[in-house]
Amino acid sequence: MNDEALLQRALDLAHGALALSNPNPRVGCVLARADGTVIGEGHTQRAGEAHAEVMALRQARDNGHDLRGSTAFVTLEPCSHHGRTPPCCDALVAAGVARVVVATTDPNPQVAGNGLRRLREAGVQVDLLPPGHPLSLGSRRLNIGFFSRMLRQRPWVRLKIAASLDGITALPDGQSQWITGEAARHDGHHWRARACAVLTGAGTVLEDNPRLDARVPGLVRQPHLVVIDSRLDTPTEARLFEPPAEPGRRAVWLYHAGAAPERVAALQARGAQTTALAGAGGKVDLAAVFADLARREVNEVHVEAGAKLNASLLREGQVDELLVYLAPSLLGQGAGIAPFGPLHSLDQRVALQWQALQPIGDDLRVTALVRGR
Ligand code: AOF
Ligand code: ZN
Repeated sequence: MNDEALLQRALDLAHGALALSNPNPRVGCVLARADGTVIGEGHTQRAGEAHAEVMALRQARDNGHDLRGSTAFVTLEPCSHHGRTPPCCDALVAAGVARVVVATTDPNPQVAGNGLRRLREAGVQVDLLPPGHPLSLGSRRLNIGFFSRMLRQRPWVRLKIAASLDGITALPDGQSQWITGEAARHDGHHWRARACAVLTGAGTVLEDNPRLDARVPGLVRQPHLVVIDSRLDTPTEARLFEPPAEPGRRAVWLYHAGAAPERVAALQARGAQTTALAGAGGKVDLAAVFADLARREVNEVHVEAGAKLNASLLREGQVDELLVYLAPSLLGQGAGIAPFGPLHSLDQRVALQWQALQPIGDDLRVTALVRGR
C-alpha cells in the first residue's frame, strides 16, 4: 500500500474510537515497513488507556515484528506530554520508528506542534499533510468536538430533530412518539453514543420523562446528561435518574438560574450535580453552560429538546449543526408543533449549509451546518 492508502486505513481505524475514546480524540495508527507492508494497527482506547500509536506498537510486537526503520501513519500528531498516559512520541522513538506521517496537528495546547518537533529532534522524518488534504480534513471532521473544545473553549453542538416532511414534530396533544421509524430511532442512538453529553430542557423531562441514554449494543460508556432547568423542576423520580441501559453510570448535570435550596438539596441527594448560571430574564445563560461543559471536557453535545429550548439555542447562536430525520408523512402545518419556536423577522432566519442526505429505513437523515461555523 502507498502512503495515502495507509493513512486512509489509519483514518478508517480511528472511526473505531467514535463512541469509545471520549473526551480523547479519535485517532488511528498504522505501522508499516518501508515496502508498505502493514505490521501493526490500532486506535485510541478509553480515556486513561492506550493511545492509537501504543496500540499499533503493541500489536506489531505481539506478532514478533521488528519495528526498527518502520513508518507510522497517524491521523493526529503524536502526543508529547504526560497526560493520563505517557507521550506517544517517546514510544515511537524508543521503538526505532524512522518516519511518521501525520494527517493533522493536535490542537491541544500541551501538544500543538511539540509532538512533531520532538520527533524531528530525535531524528525521525516527519511528514505533515497540508491542511486542505482530504485526509487532514477527514481527521479534523471526525474530531470536530475535540477541535472545538481546544480552539473555541466550547463543545460542538449538534441539535437533533425528527419531523414530518412539512416540518412538524408533534401534534398539539403532544403525541410525537411515532413520527419517524425504527431505523431512524436506532440511528439516533448512535449519534447519542458518540456525544460526550446529551442535552435537554426541563420541559421535555416533564412532558416525555425520557431516559436519554444511548441504547447501542456493546457500548462501553454512556454520554453524560445535561438538563437546562431554570427553577429545578426536574422531578426526583424522573426516569433519567434510573441507571441507563448498558453500560451504566453517567453524570447528570442540571443547570439552573437560582432555584430554591430545597430543590437543589433534593436533586443533589438523587446524584445530580447542580450549577447556577443565571442569564437574563430568569433564564439559564446558555453560552455560560457550554463554556462550563468545555471545562468538563465535553467535546460534542447532542441536543434533544423541545421547541422553546431549540429556538433559544438557535437564536443565541449556540447551535453548530442540525441532525434532522424527515419522515415520509404530512402532519399539517396548522395542526402541529414545529421543532423551533417562531422567528419574528427575516434577519432572525438561521442560514444553513447542507452537509449530507442519507436514507435511513423509510426516513431521510439530513445534516446541515449552521452558516459561519
Ligand atoms: C495521541 N494519540 O490516540 C490520542 C491522542 O490523558 P492522555 O494521556 O490520554 O492524553 C490525552 C491527550 O492526548 C488529548 O487531549 C490529545 O491531545 C492527545 N490524544 N494523542 O498521540 C492518540 N487520542
Ligand atoms: Zn499519545
